[in-house]
Amino acid sequence: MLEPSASPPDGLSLPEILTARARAHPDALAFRFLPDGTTDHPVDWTYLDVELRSRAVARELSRRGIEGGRVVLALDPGLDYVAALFGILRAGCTAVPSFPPFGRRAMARFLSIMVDCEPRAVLTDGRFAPQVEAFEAQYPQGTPKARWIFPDEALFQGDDTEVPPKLADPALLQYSSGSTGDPKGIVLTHENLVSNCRVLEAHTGMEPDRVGCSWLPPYHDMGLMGTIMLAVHGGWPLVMMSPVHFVQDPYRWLAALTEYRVTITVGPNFAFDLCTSSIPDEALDSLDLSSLRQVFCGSEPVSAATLERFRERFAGCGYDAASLIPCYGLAEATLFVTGKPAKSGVRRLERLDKAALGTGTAVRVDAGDASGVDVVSCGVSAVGHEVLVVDPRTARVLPDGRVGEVWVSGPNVAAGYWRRPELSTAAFGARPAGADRAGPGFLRTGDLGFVLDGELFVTGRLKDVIVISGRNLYPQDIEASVERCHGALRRCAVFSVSGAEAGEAEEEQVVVVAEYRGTAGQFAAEEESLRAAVTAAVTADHGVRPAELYVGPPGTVLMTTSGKVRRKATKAAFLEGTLKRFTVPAGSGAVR
Ligand code: 649
Repeated sequence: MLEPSASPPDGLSLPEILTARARAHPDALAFRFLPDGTTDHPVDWTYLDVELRSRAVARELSRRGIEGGRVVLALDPGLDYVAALFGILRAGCTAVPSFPPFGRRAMARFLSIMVDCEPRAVLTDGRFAPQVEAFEAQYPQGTPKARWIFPDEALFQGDDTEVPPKLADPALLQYSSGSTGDPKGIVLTHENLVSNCRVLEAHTGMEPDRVGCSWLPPYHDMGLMGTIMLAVHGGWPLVMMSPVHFVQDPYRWLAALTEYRVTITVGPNFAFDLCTSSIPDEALDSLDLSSLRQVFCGSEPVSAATLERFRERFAGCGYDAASLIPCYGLAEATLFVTGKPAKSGVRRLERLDKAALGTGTAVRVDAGDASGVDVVSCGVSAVGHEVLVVDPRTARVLPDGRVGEVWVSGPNVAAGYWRRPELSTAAFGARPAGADRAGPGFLRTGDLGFVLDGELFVTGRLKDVIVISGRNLYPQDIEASVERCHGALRRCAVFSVSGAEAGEAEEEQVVVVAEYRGTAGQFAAEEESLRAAVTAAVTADHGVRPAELYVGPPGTVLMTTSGKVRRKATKAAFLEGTLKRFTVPAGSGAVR
């Protein structure tokens, strides 16, 4: 019998593990969804609920002759999303996790995914039904049409037989959240999904009383493979809320952690900042974070300052900084690549010489040294995986302390991109120079980092690095300086333009695009002081003067669906002159 909170035996796929759990403990709580983000009206599903509802979805697919092929999953976050996901897998289909196609940008991205993956069916919100015809009219010629399924109560009721998928079969097509014009679907097998759960369990250990909580989008790798699948695999309950409810009021996350005595949770760096800055003093008394034992932080650069501010603000609520697990991963490796080992105390931090880091070497300096910068360790590699730091030009493996591209191999790594053989060979079949290794090769992550004492430190993305006079500048560091230097500036994107692109000087130049919290009138009144503050901060912190500062209203900086800054897209919009502008009565447009 499969015990709760015990690792399932080898050889089972996730839908089979769900079935085993539903048989062994039909009435145990599997998912608790908070429909309005508060703890006032939780909706609970047992393993049996998830099992029966996912079977009903599988039956409906098979009734329509859909057994195998891709099925796009574009429902709102919630319990139905989970049932539909397992239903698709159970029907032997490949799930393509997506979001409901409402809004201009979401629709454009949805269209690019639909055209690229050619699904046989799509499960989405009934409100989209009237738009299907107009939507399909945008398909390029020859694109096959999918069946549209708009789930209602009936879809989730009923029962049927199962066709267990084979472990080597594709289970998921995960679109990386980047660009709409060039969608890349990562093909993940059932084996990849189970491997990711196993290595995360090996990393965190199993606990009999584990309770998880997540507000992450279920269509992003961290929400899907990191929380929903991990919970079913491990046999512990997961409390879920929609990302929209979290962003509206970050207090709801911490309130749910308090109410349900949650032991494991996760968020990107920005979520910790949001909590620190938005939760008022009077709310602190109602929070008790003492049940938390594992708090994952990954998916974007982990900032020592963010974590320290969070600790200061919530230490009085029982938050223990030793529970924090900075981690690193990417959808091309299903999810998890490295993380701080659980129970290893407070996160490891190195203070490094900023100038040396700019030229590619990690050199330790004293804690108080003003020329230093704090870099947080993302921990050790997942069991059974190898992480290398490689010179991206020569493919030579670099010694400890040298910055290079992060390469990964192991069972979490996907086979490749959907229908993109050349791109797949380049990204997934890399081999270090001089090494005579057999096997499937390494994944080139496109991320930069270094290893010290067996731990990975991620410093940025190869494509985003700005090189000025032979010095490497990391845009996220400059962005942090800009956001810090003036209270009314939120979110910004930093990139470089070459002389040719700007139609002027030869040198690379730094451009800052930032969002201003306030009206156009307020901005006009303080524009001059704001420009001075940004120039002073960037020059002092990074020794380079921004050539241009573009300020617009919220929404100016382009973001991915998972909340990452899209620097390349923001740069393109900047060069095309299509960035969002303040609407001002006299029609003077954006202020540049
Ligand atoms: C990163 C995913 C990291 C991502 C997460 C383990 C309830 C609660 C918790 C729980 C279970 C239930 O961003 C995932 C590992 C979670 C365990 C949860 O346990 N994927 S992505 O494909 O969208 O983007 C990948 C890119 O993001 C950047 C890199 O550029 C990477 O290529 N990135 C980081 N950059 C800097 N520092 C880091 N630590 C980064 N992590 C990802």
